[in-house]
Amino acid sequence: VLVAVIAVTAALSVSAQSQAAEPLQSLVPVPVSVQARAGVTYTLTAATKIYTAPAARDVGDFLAGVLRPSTGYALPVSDAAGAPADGISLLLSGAPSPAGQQGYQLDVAANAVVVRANTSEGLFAGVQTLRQLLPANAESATTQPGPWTVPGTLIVDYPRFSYRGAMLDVARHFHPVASVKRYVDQLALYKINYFHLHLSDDQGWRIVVDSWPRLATYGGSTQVGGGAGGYFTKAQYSEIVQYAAARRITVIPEIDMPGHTNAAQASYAELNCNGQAPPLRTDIEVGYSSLCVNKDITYQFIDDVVREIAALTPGPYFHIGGDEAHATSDADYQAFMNRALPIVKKYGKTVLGWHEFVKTTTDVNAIPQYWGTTTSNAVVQAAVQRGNKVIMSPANKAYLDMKYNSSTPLGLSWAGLIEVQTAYEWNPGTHLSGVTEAAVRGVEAPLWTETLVTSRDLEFMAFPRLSAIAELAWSPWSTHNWDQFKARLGAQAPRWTTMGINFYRSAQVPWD
Ligand code: TNX
Repeated sequence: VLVAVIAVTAALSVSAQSQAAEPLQSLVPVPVSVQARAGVTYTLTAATKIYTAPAARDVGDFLAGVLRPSTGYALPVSDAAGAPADGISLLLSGAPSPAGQQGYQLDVAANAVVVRANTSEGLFAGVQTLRQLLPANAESATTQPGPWTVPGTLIVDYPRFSYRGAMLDVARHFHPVASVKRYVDQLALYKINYFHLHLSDDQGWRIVVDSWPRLATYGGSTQVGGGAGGYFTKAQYSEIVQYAAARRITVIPEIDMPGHTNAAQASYAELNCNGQAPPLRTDIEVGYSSLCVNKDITYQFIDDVVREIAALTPGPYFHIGGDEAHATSDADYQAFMNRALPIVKKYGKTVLGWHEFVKTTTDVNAIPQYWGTTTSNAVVQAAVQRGNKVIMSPANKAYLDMKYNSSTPLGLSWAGLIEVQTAYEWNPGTHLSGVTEAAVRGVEAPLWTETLVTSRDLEFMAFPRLSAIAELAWSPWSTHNWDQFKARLGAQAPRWTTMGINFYRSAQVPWD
């Protein structure tokens, strides 16, 4: 018997207080539709098997990888032949039509769990929901007692926006591969599907470019505060790309230009108009550096860098930064973009940039990432009128590096203080005048790292606000409700504790 628990929002408010820990009412992001099967529970046992469509084998392996350590069960993964009667099946057939390219149906009955989707991305999203329906200690790295119950349900779910992003700045403070993977794991649980890596800035260049080797070896040799910095080898970058892809997350590399380039200019004198390399910088000033717009070598440099990084990047996007180019005149900024943007295209990538770059192009495929703090922006609005899509990252809502309140020990405050409710209470589809829901490509939460050194630091700023942004990007606006969200958010705490996530215990949230 199917009982409607959430006719999108309905019954949730009534029960949110009393049953915050009920898994069906604690999902983040909240699904489009959740029906409970009253009295039905599926229990994972030592005999449970995972069956997958052949093309989704690695999604089954991912699920087994999460559950084997905590349950201690073997959880063998094998190809689904037809529709197995028991176990957990991940199938690329029979999904209801609303599932689309990224959605799924999750059917939990007494003897079987069946996830159906049209793509392996959809199955991966369904697996994240299934994780959240299991007890929090299912996330443990060590064997736990169980029982491993999943409430009976029929969920049909799909995203509001097909782009749900998170950015990590590895330039201001370098974050090594293990930290990046840890963050990618955390993103996956909340159905983030794009990971934007800010790979270069004034204080550091963080990826090997074979044709310009000093970028990494010298330009990567320090960071904010003067520490040792670091960089990714090409193999390490590819390892991150593959790790993300296994979590159905697409990596977007960013090389910021024509400003935020001191590390490159310090590495190669010829990138400077005066032919002199400036010293490496470890402070957090912005807006003083600029590539030399009138030298041909500048564009040879960009060609080499974009070619080499694009070749390592299977995803469709390349981010060229373009922000805060205060040391570049408007005419030079235009001249620079006239030559830089075609290079990105030449190497087969669609260009993304911080929103101001879009004033330099009429290419409707260029995607501005709005990072301003106001609710109207002439440059972005004009681009939308031409047909461009926008990624929404308003700094006063979506910036994970802003302090929560004036006593937050980490973070900055130039865009304001962002408590959890502030991060949640805005509508990406109406936030900017002239930028309608249909013009929004998606939502992204940037994490700048001027003040963030360790994974614990990253987590403290990202959690719980990342979950708020993830819900804005995934769940239908009709479900948007702070009181209901905060109850579901509070129910994430035991899971985060089990996963070792160092989260901010906001007083706004009723933590379990
Ligand atoms: C502004 S947002 C920047 C970054 C800083 C950030 C700190 C943007 C496109 N540029 O260079 O790291 O503020 O919050």
